[in-house]
Amino acid sequence: MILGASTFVEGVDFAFMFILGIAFFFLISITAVMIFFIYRYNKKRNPKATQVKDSTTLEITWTVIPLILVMGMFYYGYVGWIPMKKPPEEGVTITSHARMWSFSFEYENGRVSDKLYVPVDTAVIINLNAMDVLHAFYIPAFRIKEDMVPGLANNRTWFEATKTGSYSVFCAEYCGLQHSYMLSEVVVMEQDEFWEWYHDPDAMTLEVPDDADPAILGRQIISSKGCTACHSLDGSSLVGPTFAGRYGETITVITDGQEREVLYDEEYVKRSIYDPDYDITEGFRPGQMLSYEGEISEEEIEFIVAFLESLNE
Ligand code: HEC
Ligand SMILES: [Cu+2]
Repeated sequence: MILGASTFVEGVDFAFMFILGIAFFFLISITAVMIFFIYRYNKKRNPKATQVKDSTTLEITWTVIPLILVMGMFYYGYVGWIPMKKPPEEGVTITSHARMWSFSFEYENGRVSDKLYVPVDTAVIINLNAMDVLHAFYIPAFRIKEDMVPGLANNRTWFEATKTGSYSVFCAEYCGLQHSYMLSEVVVMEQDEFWEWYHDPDAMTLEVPDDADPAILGRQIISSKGCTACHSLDGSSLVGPTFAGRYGETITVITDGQEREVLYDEEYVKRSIYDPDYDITEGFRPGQMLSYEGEISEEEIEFIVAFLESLNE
């Protein structure tokens, strides 16, 4: 059977198998009858065609039986779907932020992670927050898929995982160029393990060993925040300008509709991250990149700068 790890699996899989079973039954029986008719009523065996006029019994039969079958499909689909629409009152609440093209998850105590960590056998309510365009929150192993609509109030979904382990989280709504890279993971942990992780204060701050190379830390931030979806490291232009070979250069930007030259330095990088639409890099469009204010600290920007600088070496 297909991998399943939530309380919705039974209902959804039953409806699916029910419909699939009926579909198979008819595929095979109709094909068999067709083959039989080709054999039995071909010109050689049955040279003179019989004219059949209407048959009320037959018409009632082929109306009533399919009606019962589709009502059955509707019933099992509905019964499987209802609990998904009724999040319980009690549970862990997590907000999922989606932006082009990454997910991040924010917990009630302020923790933020790029993977979704949840406790097993506990109701988890996910508030869905689309920051730019339509996305969809999809966890196949849990049988849930819900559109994430920018500005929609009370946009949420929920689940209760029944097995520990890691499962894929996908965006299931085509949301632009790098949509196919918009994926994450849900990690289901034992309850005590989860709460330990949740309250672990060390995990709240970026841990920096004394001898760590700031450029490597910068590289990690750039990947974990999803910057490389729009900024290449090899000189090619994606949605945004490349990161390669630009640090320290004088570049042309549009500020308030006015073209001007600026130095690509730490100040410029910081402004680009906190207020991306202030300067628009020549040849690129405003409104693509969203501000990371509150999401990337000034210290992290220093690491990003160290990384950008290292690309020139
Ligand atoms: C959705 C696509 C997208 C994402 C994600 C994104 N950016 Fe951008 N970025 C752009 C675009 C488009 C521009 C050019 C327009 C502008 O200046 O706002 C830009 C401009 C920049 C600039 C100025 C570059 C230059 O050459 O002038 C910097 C620095 C930058 N981004 C850093 C980042 C960092 C760091 C991240 C991740 C935390 C990030 N961006 C995430 C699209 C994106
Ligand atoms: Cu998406």
